[in-house]
Amino acid sequence: MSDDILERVVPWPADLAHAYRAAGCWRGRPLGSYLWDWARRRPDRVAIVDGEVRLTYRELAEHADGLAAGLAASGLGRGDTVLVQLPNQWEFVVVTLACFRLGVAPVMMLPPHREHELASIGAHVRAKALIVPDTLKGYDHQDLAERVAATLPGPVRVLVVGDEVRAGNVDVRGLIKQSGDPEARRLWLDEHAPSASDVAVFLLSGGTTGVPKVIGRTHDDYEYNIRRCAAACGFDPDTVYLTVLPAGHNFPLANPGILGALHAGGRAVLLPSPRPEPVFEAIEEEGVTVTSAVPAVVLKWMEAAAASTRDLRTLRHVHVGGSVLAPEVAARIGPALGCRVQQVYGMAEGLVCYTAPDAADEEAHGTQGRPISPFDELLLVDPDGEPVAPGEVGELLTRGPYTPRGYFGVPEVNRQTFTPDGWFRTGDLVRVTPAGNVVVCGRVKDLINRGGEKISAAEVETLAQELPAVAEAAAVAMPDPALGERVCLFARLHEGHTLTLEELCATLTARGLAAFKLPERLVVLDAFPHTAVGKADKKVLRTMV
Ligand code: OOB
Repeated sequence: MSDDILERVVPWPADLAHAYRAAGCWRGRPLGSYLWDWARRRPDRVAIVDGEVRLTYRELAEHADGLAAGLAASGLGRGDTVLVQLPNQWEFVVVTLACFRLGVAPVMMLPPHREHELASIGAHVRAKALIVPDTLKGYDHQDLAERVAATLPGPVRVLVVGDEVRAGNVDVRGLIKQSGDPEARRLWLDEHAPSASDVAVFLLSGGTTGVPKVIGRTHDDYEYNIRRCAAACGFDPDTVYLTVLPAGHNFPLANPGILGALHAGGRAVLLPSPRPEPVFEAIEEEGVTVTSAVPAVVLKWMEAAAASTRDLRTLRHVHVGGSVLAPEVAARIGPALGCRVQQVYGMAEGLVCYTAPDAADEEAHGTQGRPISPFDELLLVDPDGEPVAPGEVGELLTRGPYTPRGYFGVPEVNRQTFTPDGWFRTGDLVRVTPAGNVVVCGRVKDLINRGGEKISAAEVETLAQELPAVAEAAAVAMPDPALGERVCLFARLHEGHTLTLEELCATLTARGLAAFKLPERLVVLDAFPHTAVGKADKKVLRTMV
């Protein structure tokens, strides 16, 4: 890894790194080295499905090696970083694996990102290239990438996936299909493999305000994350995982997601969006056994499932996470979709918790499960940083073998976000049940401060979502001259329903919500603004208040 990157990555303390290796968490193998293990074990099994394209494990490995060699020939190498902004298509997987092979770290941008995010993150990681589609949803990403590349210290290459590659840019499909001796290429890539302690991938933090922070995940830590998630979810060679969230997000990428399905010898099916009917069709046609989604997406599926004639019987589990899932909604998922729900509480920064695949309803509906590793450390603290009593709510601090010790290249932010002894402050308020399951109760940073009284937005949202009329809800602070802030609730309603502020407050009061937490304004929206991964976009909602 180049010195430049090394000095901006915060390593684990040497004694812990040693302990994680000794315990078998870190295997000392770069992620790209697994590719040919998978291919040798099941060369002719289908690994990736994207519409008409079905790639076997052998084809996947050959394509990734072809592209890795092509990237090397165009001047990229170990320690370089590239911004990857691709939708859910087979080339995304090939690009990711090619980067792993070569030791080039992809920075997982999301398709809705524009100049602001690409240019600032590109400058921050000193990107050497951008990999984009030609166009997507009518938007010219090639043009976007050219404009961003021009702002970065060059030379910065623009690599394009699509039919309309402009002169001066690199055709990714051309590189994938290049000729040459696959065996010689494989040996060359094996010989030039990165170190397992190098950064394999940069993920963006899930914060919904400001430009996202960047998290460097090493080959060692990410492989462990993938392996443990796959084990926690019972992934095996019969797993058919359906990808509907943007593939560059940690959740569908590696929890266990696409990489978990491949590591377990299963199959990943890619869809460009979570729209219900294509999702139901893919489940029926491909025999999908598991998928993952944020609550807002699952709600849409539940609304649509009743009217669908598709056979969803192969679907065994849906992983739901990313934002608060109300227990009442969780309880309705099984009956509506004919599968079990596994809740996931995870973050790009590391820590991942799952409810067990066969958990009793109480755990599956009312908790976000347990950490995937016995080496995950959880500490719940009060606002003074003191540990709270067992069962009490506190801010979750965490450390562990796949939770890095700092964001990339921002020592000032790291001093705020990580304690001197390496705990990551999640900003999430949680409690732990006597059985050891985490329950997310809100966010430290997502509080509405009404005249000094703190109101957890998540608490209000969870209750509001239980109303029969409400399909989706988000509480945000509304500036107030007297109190500082008051609660404004944005809601999308189920078709044919109406809701007034009086009705909402009467119900919330009947559910036992303290009067000071009641929304003082209700805004009903036909369409809800979402972040790239489908969470309510509070940044947009705040501007609407
Ligand atoms: C996932 O990752 P990020 O990085 O986009 O967001 C992390 C944050 C958490 O700190 C928490 O505030 C929230 O999203 N969150 C949840 C949750 N899962 C995540 N809040 C309530 N209930 C849950 N189940 O969102 C992510 C990454 C990997 C797997 C799953 C989700």
